Amino acid sequence: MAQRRALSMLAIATIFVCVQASPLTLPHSLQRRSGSTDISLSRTPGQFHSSFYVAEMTIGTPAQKFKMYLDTILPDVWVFSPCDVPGVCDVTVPSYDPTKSKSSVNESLFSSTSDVYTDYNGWIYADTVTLGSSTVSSSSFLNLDAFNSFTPGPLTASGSLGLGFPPKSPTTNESFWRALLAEQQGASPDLGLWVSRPSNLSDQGAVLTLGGTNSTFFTGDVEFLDLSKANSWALNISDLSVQGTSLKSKLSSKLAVFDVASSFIWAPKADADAFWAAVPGSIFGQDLYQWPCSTPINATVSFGGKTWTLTDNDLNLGPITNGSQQCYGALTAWGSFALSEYAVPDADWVFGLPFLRNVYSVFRATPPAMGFAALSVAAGGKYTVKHNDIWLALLHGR
Ligand SMILES: *[C@@H]1O[C@H](CO)[C@@H](O)[C@H](O)[C@H]1NC(C)=O
Ligand SMILES: *[C@@H]1O[C@H](CO)[C@@H](O)[C@H](O)[C@H]1NC(C)=O
Ligand SMILES: *[C@@H]1O[C@H](CO)[C@@H](O)[C@H](O)[C@H]1NC(C)=O
Ligand SMILES: *[C@@H]1O[C@H](CO)[C@@H](O)[C@H](O)[C@H]1NC(C)=O
Ligand SMILES: *[C@@H]1O[C@H](CO)[C@@H](O)[C@H](O)[C@H]1NC(C)=O
Ligand SMILES: *[C@@H]1O[C@H](CO)[C@@H](O)[C@H](O)[C@H]1NC(C)=O
Ligand SMILES: CC(=O)N[C@H]1CO[C@H](CO)[C@@H](O)[C@@H]1O
Repeated sequence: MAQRRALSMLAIATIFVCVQASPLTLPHSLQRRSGSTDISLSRTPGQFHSSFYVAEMTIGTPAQKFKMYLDTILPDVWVFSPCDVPGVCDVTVPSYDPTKSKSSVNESLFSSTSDVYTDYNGWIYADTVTLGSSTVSSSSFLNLDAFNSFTPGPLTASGSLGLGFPPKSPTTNESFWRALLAEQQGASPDLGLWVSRPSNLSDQGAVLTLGGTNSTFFTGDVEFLDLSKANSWALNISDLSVQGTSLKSKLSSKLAVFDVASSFIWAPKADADAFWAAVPGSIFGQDLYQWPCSTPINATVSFGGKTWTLTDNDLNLGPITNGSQQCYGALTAWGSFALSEYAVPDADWVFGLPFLRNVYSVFRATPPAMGFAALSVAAGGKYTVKHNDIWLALLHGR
């Protein structure tokens, strides 16, 4: 059902931005030696402040090219199949055509028995799948029927690069991202992720590091924590504070997952109420919480011992109407918002982009763990007196 959210949110994303070519120019042998590879993703902004981070991938022989959005909840690579009822299921993005690939293998029909993909049908194929300079030669993925999954409106991606866990997956083979990590010889079992803050002057998208981290984007150590729930990028909140008051003892649930395809922080209603009750002048209205735009929000969260700031700008979805002094908050409650992204939540809390833009994130395959580190100045972190931060900022002309 997370699938349904992904498609409907894609359909309302209205602005199309081309994928930047990967800046990586090292020859193959050097990439292998360094052990990790950076993939640049561009942002496709949409309504309601939705943002998707899109990577270019190819499938098949010869290669068919797709823009695929990054998802840390769904486990699979999925891509639309060609429309078989023109005028009814036309999609505005390229679709995967197995008949045009010499290396495609039809593995099975796929029908929506899985609780993750309810309402969607299609096929499971295995084919050559490439991301950046890394290739998995026989990777299973979902080829979803555009007729069944069609939602009106322009789409901004052909499918998704899922970084979730295989047990939720209807494909039988090991998921693409795990196979990819296995192929990165000499690399660590980590995926590093930096998600920039969008700004109309310099939208830098995101950088996914396969097989390690990129120290350009963070400073200090990565705090790794064992996952709090099997087969989910889930951690327990150890503290959450707003305006200097800890909500730790008041939280109805502490289990949180991290979703790079969500523009919100979702919380149980009682916990969202407790959060906003601490912000002077806030009210709940028109599906979301709102508060006086000029009131600063000082919120912090921790999952282990380190404390991360939720920058109030990231929590601000903008004025409720043009020119209003009231702003919508990006921390909201399950069921309160008509365009709820999840039919069945994977955890009680979901930390989307309003949190992920404040940290450098590391997803570790084995043993499964998640880590966060403080952003470097160059990556949008706060000013610190560390010398190499200043050096990096100068290096990047900022
Ligand atoms: C793929 O194989 C299944 C049987 O496993 C078959 O029913 C289906 O029609 C095939 N799909 C295509 C597109 O040929
Ligand atoms: C950037 O956005 C701000 C606020 O939305 C606006 O005032 C400004 O004119 C924009 N600048 C450019 C160059 O578009
Ligand atoms: C880390 O990212 C920076 C900025 O994108 C890039 O210049 C550098 O080559 C990357 N480092 C590695 C080891 O990939
Ligand atoms: C913000 O909250 C933190 C933790 O609750 C507190 O230590 C800090 O002093 C507060 N900062 C401001 C500017 O209120
Ligand atoms: C995490 O939180 C959940 C739900 O609040 C709780 O059931 C579980 O025991 C916690 N796990 C750990 C490792 O603290
Ligand atoms: C708000 O302003 C934008 C552009 O400045 C405009 O496109 C939009 O229609 C306005 N909305 C309302 C409700 O006036
Ligand atoms: C690694 C792995 O499990 N590969 C399997 C992928 O799926 C095909 C078809 O079901 C199998 O033949 C492979 O062994």
